[in-house]
Amino acid sequence: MSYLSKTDPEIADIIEKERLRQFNGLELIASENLVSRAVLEAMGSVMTNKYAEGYPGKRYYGGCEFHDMAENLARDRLKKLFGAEHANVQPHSGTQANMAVYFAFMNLGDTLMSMKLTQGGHLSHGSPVSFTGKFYRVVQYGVDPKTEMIDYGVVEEQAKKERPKMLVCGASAYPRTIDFKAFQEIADGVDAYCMADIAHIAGLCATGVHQNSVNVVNFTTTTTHKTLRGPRGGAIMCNSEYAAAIDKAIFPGMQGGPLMHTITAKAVCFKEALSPSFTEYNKQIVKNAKMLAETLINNGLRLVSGGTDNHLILIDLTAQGITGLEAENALCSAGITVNKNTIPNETKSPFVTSGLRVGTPAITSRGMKESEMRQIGNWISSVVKDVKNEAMIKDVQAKVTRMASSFALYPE
Ligand code: DSN
Repeated sequence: MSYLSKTDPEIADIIEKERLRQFNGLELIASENLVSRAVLEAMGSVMTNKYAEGYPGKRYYGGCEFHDMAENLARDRLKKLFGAEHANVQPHSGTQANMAVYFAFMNLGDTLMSMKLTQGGHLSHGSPVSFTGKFYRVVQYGVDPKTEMIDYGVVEEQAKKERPKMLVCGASAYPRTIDFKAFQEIADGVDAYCMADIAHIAGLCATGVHQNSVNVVNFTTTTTHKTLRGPRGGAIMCNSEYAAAIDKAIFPGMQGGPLMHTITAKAVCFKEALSPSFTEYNKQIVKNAKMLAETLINNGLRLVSGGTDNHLILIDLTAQGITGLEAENALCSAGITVNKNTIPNETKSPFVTSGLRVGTPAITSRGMKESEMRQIGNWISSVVKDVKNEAMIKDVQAKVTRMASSFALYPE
């Protein structure tokens, strides 16, 4: 920040404060991660200075030769990572990736079938407050009330009845594995397309820690900043037969100039993700989540579905008599960042909630392992069981800072 601190000390100071917040605290938001210095350098580079509307070799601006090289590398590396025939790395976000798939293969008013937001789905999967709920007829599936897991038989029955044009799978708050093959088979049975939004678990899918959706479902969308550990952005993968329609839907369909500094950083992220250490990292994310889950259960907390298969845990706070909002605030005071989250059969508003979503991607990036998870699980349990005990929370906060600041902020 040597230039910024001279030209704009106010902003430099804000950035430094945020760096210290990340360094001294425990980041347990399931959709967040910490990028490498190499990804940060690529994002903060001169690649931001250029318009490059179009695609490599077919741009609407001169001077794109190096941007073509960067975007080609990003596409090739992403294809290699997932074994995809085609990749589009231009979506500015996961929602825009989803939007492009819908616009390419659905007409306004067609039926979109997806998971309910309150039971783990995402806004862009059909929520009435998103464009999806306004442009399409939305029908939604949830989880089984007893197991709190997807019941594929129920989804199949519903698909047969509702005849969707697009069946969406993938979630933002579902702690269990998702059977992409089963979803594609259900879609095939009703002549629907199947789209998997793997944003949360992309790193796990790329490394074989979770079933890969690519070459299984028709379209895979993702963000690049969650378990993939890259810059904020989106991507789409599909077979060659859908490539032209997908590319057209992104540009000129819904985006103008691609964010070339971000695409360059995506290329760096995909190279990192192709390394053997990234597979070890993703295995450790799940080991850590399982240990955290076990510790929380041993402390008497109830987890939605009884545990986790992936990077996240949903805690049901009903028995503790507190809301997700109260727990989030108390944990935040202790230096543990989490988010309140609806749980299956939620009775409270999404601004209040009965649950808490906890994830291990960022703390695993810092190098923390099972022993730290036991400690963190005990701290979370103490705080949520006694949210008004300021002295205890202050004590936990001091311990959190001591532990967190002994681990590097940037992954190798
Ligand atoms: N993907 C969401 C999350 O899980 O936090 C944000 O849109």
